[in-house]
Amino acid sequence: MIQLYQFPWSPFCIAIRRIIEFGRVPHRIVNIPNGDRTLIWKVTRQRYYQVPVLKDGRNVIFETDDSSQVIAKYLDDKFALGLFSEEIRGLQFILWSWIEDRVETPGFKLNDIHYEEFVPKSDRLGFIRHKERKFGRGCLELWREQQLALLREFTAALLPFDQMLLAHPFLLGERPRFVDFDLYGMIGNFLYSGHYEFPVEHPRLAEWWQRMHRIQRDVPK
Ligand SMILES: N[C@@H](CCC(=O)N[C@@H](CS)C(=O)NCC(=O)O)C(=O)O
Repeated sequence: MIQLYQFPWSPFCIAIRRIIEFGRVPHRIVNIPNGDRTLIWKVTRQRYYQVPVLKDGRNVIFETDDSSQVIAKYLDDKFALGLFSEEIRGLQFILWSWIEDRVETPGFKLNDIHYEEFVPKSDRLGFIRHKERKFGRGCLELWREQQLALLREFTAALLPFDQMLLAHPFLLGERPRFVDFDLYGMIGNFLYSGHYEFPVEHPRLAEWWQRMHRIQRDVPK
């Protein structure tokens, strides 16, 4: 059975989890502590320490760079999910680059400022240290002060996606593609703390969110 190593609020893990559920793929979730990557390090045979990581029998799958999408492509290929068709290849690349930057950056900061509510006490030192080493000392306090501006930034970054839904139910047409799941993951991370509502400025995207939340592919005949 496929195993997904993750932590539950990670935007990239939420995206992969939803793809797995969409594909009705039997799986097991393995939650790992944010601050202790020992298990990931072991499973990947000392090659990777981030999440998500997928284990499928003897295959261990993880990203090779920020834009590789190796895990999603593996699932797409193995379960014929139709998420990466040739006619949308370049377009999806441009879109996920935006999604994983312009949407993800304000989104994860807005969620992270509530970390005490979802990171267990034993893991908080590692969490703060990791954030401060990456984004500078006092970054979490700074993001708290910037909360309103970050909310505006997050909402503005979603506008083109709301517009993409003017003529069809998913971002690139009649069926969900990888970018739908990617955006779903980033928004899922933003909503994770429970402190934010879906931005009211984007009603079409709010409806899409509900669709993406429960969609499962048709059972192959
Ligand atoms: N491009 C990678 C990014 C993965 C990533 O940034 N994972 C974060 C969690 S959201 C992580 O493990 N960060 C911990 C670290 O870098 O030490 C992907 O799409 O999977």
